[in-house]
Amino acid sequence: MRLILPPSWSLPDSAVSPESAYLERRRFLKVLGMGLVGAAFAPSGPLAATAGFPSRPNPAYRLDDLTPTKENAVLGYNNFYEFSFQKEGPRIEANKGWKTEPWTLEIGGWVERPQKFDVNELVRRMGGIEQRNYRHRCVEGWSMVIPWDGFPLKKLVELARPLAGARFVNFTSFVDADAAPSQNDSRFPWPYTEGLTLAEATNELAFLATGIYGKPLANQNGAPIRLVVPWKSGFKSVKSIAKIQFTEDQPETFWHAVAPRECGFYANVNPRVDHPRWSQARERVIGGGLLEGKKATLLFNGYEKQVAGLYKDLDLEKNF
Ligand SMILES: Nc1nc2c(c(=O)[nH]1)N[C@H]1C(S)=C(S)[C@@H](COP(=O)(O)O)O[C@H]1N2
Ligand SMILES: [Mo]
Repeated sequence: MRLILPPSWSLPDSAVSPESAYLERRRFLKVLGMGLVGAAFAPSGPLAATAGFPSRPNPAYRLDDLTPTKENAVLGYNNFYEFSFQKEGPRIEANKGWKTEPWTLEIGGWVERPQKFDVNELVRRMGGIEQRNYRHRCVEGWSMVIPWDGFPLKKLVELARPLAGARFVNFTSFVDADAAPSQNDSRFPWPYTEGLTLAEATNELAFLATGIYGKPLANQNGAPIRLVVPWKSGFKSVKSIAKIQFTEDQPETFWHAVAPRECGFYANVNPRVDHPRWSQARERVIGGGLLEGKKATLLFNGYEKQVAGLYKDLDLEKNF
């Protein structure tokens, strides 16, 4: 198998963006420029997954230490390889006419009855949406705090009624090579896929987001519906989900297929288990302006209380 890595992965994020005054200024100018470009490519049609707003804030996920990152940073610093390998690319490329409403989500595999849902209809079936502030940690070594709007994945698992043999939940992103330029790059195993164990999928933290900052998800953040599993590296949180399938066996997943030594199936945030090419002990906090800096990375990204029980019999170093 050929091993290929997108440009941003060839160096640790900290090396790409050292915290020098020069780069800080460059970044500021870039953000200014993006504001204009963003306006030029603003979506003209209806926004994705508009059902359920305004969402209800969930007080359990409004902790004092979780002040959201500036909205402009979260909407303009993205990993969405279908559209671009650059952080500023998805905001432009995913808003050049890619349609995310209407959108059908298919549920199948080991379930009582395979079903298809319009995403807005699904939100209504779920009884609406709530807002949670979650930490977000990318394997590249940077982090944010993001206010998501959506519903617990557990609710969808209950609706799907998995059969007794189901042990994993697989997520498959969309295929649209006309809208998403990188999907013409055959070195990658499109579509983007990810997976969780059923126990992980029914943990209280696992979340399906249809919104961000109290508004429908921006295309570049994974409209109209995406996974958010905040105790794992960001690449597990698959964007723009088209299909959810329940299986007996552990699925192969996109980044694991591309770089098996770097991206494990579990991908739990762990400061003690380094990436083969860089340390995971610290992270660069995005969007802090002059205060932007490094902070210590926490085990399970600070969600040890909620998820440590899932892994009590697992060697976290072997199962990275
Ligand atoms: N379909 C799809 N989902 C994806 C990705 C991607 O390239 N394609 N990138 C992942 C990575 S590496 C990260 S860090 C997060 C980024 O989410 P954000 O841009 O909303 O912050 O999305 C994840 N989900
Ligand atoms: Mo990431």
